[in-house]
Amino acid sequence: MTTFLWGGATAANQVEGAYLKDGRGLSNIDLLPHGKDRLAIAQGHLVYDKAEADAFYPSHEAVDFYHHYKEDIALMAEAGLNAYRFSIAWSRIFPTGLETSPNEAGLQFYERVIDELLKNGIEPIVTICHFDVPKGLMDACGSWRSREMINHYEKYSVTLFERFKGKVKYWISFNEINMILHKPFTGAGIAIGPDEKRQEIIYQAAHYEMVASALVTKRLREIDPAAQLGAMLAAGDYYPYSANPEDVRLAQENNQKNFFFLDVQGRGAYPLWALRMFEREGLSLDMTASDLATLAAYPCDFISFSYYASRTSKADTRNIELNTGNAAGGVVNPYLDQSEWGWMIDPLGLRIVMNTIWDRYQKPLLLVENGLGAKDKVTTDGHIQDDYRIAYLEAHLKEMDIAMREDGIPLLGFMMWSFIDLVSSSTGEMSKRYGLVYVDRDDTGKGSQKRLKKASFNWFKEYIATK
Ligand code: BGP
Repeated sequence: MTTFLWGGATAANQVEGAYLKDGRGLSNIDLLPHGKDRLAIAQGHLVYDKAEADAFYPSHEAVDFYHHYKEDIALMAEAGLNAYRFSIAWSRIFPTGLETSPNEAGLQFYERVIDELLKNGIEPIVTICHFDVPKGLMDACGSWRSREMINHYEKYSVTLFERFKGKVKYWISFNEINMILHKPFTGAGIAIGPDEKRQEIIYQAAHYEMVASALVTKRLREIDPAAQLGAMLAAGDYYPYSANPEDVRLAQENNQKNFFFLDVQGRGAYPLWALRMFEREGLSLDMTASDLATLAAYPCDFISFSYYASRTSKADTRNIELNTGNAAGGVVNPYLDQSEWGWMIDPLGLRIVMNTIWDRYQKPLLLVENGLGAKDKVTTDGHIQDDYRIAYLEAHLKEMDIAMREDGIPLLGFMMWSFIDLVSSSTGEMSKRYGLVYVDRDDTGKGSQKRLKKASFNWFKEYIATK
């Protein structure tokens, strides 16, 4: 029997800082400002301002995991974690993406991290691409708009597989691949002009990403047959707001669009509704017979997913509160509470989505993100009593447990988001905190970077120990 993986998750750009250190190049995500224009730029509606790359963004320094990794891994070990999901910054390995040989200093940093984890009995789970693309590739070929990206991504992935062979057993090709539908700049480094065919650009980029993912699955099997590669989805079922067939149909369509990525990556073929939609909407996509053969031959080994919230679909939204907090849209579900940022809190939705994914694909699941963003308060004696986070985790873990024990769903592990406070992806700021560990750092870049254990740290440690 394999050991259940209990871990925490992070992403390079949200924890590491040191964004230009040791030869690291700029990436799309370094150019994403916090504040008022962030959403429009993330959605690809506003083109990023190159000059802005010199401004202060919290992510440029983040919580400086780059220099604190030993201390942070020691805290993981203290919490009893046996897994840690993190991402590699593409532009640390290939600063512009175009180099023919990798940046050794970048590889060495991740080697130190991986060795430190293994020394502490912690399994590294590596995301190859967590919302980052070297800026050099955006400039050279328009990022995932171009087929050339498949080769760049393959070169990058193979470099990682060869270097970390035998040390990393779980690889994830693209974080929340479906976010490209909602935030193409964040997800894939693509800004889309108002006169361009948005859907065509997005589905084309998604196609290239999925072919790249299948191709590197093939390469991983050749290089390190014991390792596995997973697809990764921002999951959460769309519920119909009512039994009105219009709402049911809309929810069905939204679910089809969301699971589209797992259909292709898990089953190895495009769903029929999508092919019909491309035709109907006049999307002309560069999709070769050899691409389709690659997708069919190399489906993902496991399915990883994040789960924060379910979504709710209503056809007629007049006089109905929209769920603006959620990137995936929809309306507010009157049966659920919301986080401070308008994310629906739905623990039972975790059991529901685990069943949905298992029923559709029958592949092992790995829950790689679940947690609560909140504004934590530190008392004068350095205590953080985050009972709301404990309540959130407890309720979700209970449903996860039922899905495993009663429904029999094979889940490889649970990675909470996040082990440590980090920069939020949607706000670009520190004040939306997720960690079991607090970091003294604010939105303006002030703070000592000191680490403090929150009440949730001790609770989680205790929870794991009893399981
Ligand atoms: C997911 C991302 C993470 C992370 C998390 C929380 O979408 O994969 O990178 O940030 O959501 O979101 P946020 O930071 O916006 O609250």
